Amino acid sequence: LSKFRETVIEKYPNKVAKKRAKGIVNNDPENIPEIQANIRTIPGIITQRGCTYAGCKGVVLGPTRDIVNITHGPIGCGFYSWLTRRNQTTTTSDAEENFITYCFSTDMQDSNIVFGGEEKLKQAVREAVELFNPKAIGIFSTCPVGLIGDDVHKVAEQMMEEYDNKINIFGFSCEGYKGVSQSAGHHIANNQLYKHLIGNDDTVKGSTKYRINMLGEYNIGGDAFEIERIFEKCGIELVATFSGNSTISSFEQAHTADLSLVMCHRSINYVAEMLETSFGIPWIKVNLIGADSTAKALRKIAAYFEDEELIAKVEEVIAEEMKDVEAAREAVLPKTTGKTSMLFVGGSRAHHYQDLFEELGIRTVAAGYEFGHRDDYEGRRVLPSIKIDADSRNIEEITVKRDEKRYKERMTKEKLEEIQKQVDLEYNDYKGLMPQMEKGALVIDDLSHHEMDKLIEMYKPDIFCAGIKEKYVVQKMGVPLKQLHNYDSGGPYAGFKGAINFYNDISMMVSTSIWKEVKAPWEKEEMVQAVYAY
Ligand code: CFM
Ligand code: HCA
Repeated sequence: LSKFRETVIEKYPNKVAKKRAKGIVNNDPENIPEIQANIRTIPGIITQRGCTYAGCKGVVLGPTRDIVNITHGPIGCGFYSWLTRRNQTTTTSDAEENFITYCFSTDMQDSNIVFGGEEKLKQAVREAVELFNPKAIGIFSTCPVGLIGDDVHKVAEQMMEEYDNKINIFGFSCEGYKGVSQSAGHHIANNQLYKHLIGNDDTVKGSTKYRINMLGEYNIGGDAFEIERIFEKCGIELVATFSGNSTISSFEQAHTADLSLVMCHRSINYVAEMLETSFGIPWIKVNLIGADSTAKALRKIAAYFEDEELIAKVEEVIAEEMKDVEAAREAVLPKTTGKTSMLFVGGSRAHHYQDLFEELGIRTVAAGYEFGHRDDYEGRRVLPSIKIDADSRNIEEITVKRDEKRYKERMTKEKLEEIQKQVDLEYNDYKGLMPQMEKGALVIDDLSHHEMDKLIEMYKPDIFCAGIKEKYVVQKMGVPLKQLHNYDSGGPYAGFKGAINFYNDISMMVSTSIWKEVKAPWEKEEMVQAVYAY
């Protein structure tokens, strides 16, 4: 497979080739290689990455239904991030607010760029209050806001005063260019959630037993609904999800949970750490993508709470759910076994979905993240050796202290380690994507368009998983593409019922030969003839 690296970089100018070579590695699970990640994309190379604003407004705050999210900027930024991510939500009663279907923007014009947009922003806040009277308003900065120097934080404070502090209004310095990818936007969003919402309300809602937070689950295609169903069936009390199907008050009460589960490590691991430092809530890594992985996660939760009743309930639920899962898997295995896949998604999904493919007997021969960091590839053990560069320094790091009044030790470190010996909780740990991938598989960070073309040409996978920018190009090359961002129109894929959906969708995709039949008109006959005219 090192032939691949030589073949792709051959086309690049020397400087580019040197840089890209460090982001393309052959995996060895026994001896994890170092990969270059979280650095600037080379201009012109055609990346699949998005911007910091997308990570902040679209990804982290997008799925919360009762906050009015105002995009301060030109209309395109607000419009593009308007429901395109398929984050779903459902209210529990008619009295509850749901603003997700709206797109709020200040619709900046040339005159605002020249004379400043703060007045227009204030006016937008007033309009939002008049029409919707929301509990909270978020203000999101786009590129021009940083360039002209509008102060969204000052405006937020002034507007809070105007409404006698009855509405929680806060801003985000998430200008698109602020970081090298969406990842910076996650960090900016989460810091503000920490400062402005988490810990605001000590009310303990629901059961006092088995109280958990779910960190890094965004309810794409209804995944959170399936996860909520499973937890409810097991009697596990979900206090807050960051941020699939979430509400402002759930964030405010998150500190009343007794365990945090980290699903998407990339977008939120630091919040899990902050919750542990401030309030004493331990965190463990889980993956609810894949039926076996879901069962494993439930067993981890039960082991943590050390409660015979919960342990028995969890086993009962797993046994019951697995009947349908196994039947669905058996039915498709003859069609899927032995096929190959490639996964290139933003962060966690390029790892998490390998579990589902394994359940189908499909090998993942190449994978990578658009914007994962080295710890997402190599595991958290490399964290101390990651060098902080100027781009990372540009993003605010907040340090939190123990909340003396509300800190409560849920479990001693010794006890956690004792449980860890029996059940691999992945307490305070994430081992990354590389230990799971086979020896010799390709791991590529921030895949470029040229590299994607070559991957398909050279290895012809049976299925390629990526996003909308790749979809049609790959299909025209004769390979089916499954979008693992928005699931095309499918899903949910999480949990037990989600696994069944995935098995069926993927078995259909790898069984059809329709994409191989597709020939572009110019491949069949010469379409344009050029003649030199002197
Ligand atoms: Fe986490 Fe996500 Fe992902 Fe992500 Fe995203 Fe997404 Fe994604 Mo698209 S938070 S890193 S910034 S799992 S929007 S729900 S699908 S790139 S792999
Ligand atoms: C984003 C959102 C995105 C884009 C997906 C895609 C998503 O990064 O702004 O490129 O197809 O999941 O909707 O990641």
